[in-house]
Amino acid sequence: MPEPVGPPRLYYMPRTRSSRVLWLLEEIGEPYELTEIAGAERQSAAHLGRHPLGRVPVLELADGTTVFESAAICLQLADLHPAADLIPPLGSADRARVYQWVMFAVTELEAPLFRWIRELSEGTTESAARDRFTQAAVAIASALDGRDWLLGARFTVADVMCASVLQGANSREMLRPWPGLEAYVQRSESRPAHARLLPSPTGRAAERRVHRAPVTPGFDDARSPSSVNAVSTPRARS
Ligand SMILES: N[C@@H](CCC(=O)N[C@@H](CS)C(=O)NCC(=O)O)C(=O)O
Repeated sequence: MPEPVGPPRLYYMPRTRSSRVLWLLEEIGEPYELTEIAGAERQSAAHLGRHPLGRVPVLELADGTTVFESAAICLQLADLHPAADLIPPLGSADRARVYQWVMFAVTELEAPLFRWIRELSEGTTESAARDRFTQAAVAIASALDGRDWLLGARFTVADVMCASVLQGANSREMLRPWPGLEAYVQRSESRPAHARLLPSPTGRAAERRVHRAPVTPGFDDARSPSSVNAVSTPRARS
């Protein structure tokens, strides 16, 4: 397994799928750098070079490699930091379970949930997406019955992915039929690493309250927070 040779940089927007990667980075506890991508910046040539659709999150590794898709980023980060113990050994049955729940998070939970939320905002009452999300919620509630985390006592990257989707549902009170899922979300939000992401009394995410790195060229200083763990000098951008 290659060792990380320097801190990764996360290109992110607050209150988006970027937050699950930030949470994982806080679970890992190693240095990282942050660059907020705002507004028109998403469709800039520089950002389209990182993500062909101009979206976030994107992770840039120290060697310049970029990765998009939050699930792929989380799996890669977990692999790059074995000491954090967020992913079981390659080829093990538990590893297969992690893949299973990570894929489940994006395909069976997130996709219908987002469709259902959109339909609700449009006033749709009969919703195939709601039915599909319900089936998935029943399945994961059953898997969590009597367990703190999807692999039992062990918290993994699969929990970051599934809990982050369910947090979005819970904040809209959509998990009421599944008290076990509400409790799972509460457990996930009680983790110290997650608590570090919660909004501060001044209204911005926790990453705002900490040491700030020098400004990345081309970015507004106010939009370039750096984490608790961040190093002070951003790498040069091409
Ligand atoms: N499947 C992707 C979804 C990425 C995505 O849609 N990101 C949204 C924020 S949650 C975004 O960048 N939206 C801005 C845009 O589409 O311009 C992932 O999980 O990373």
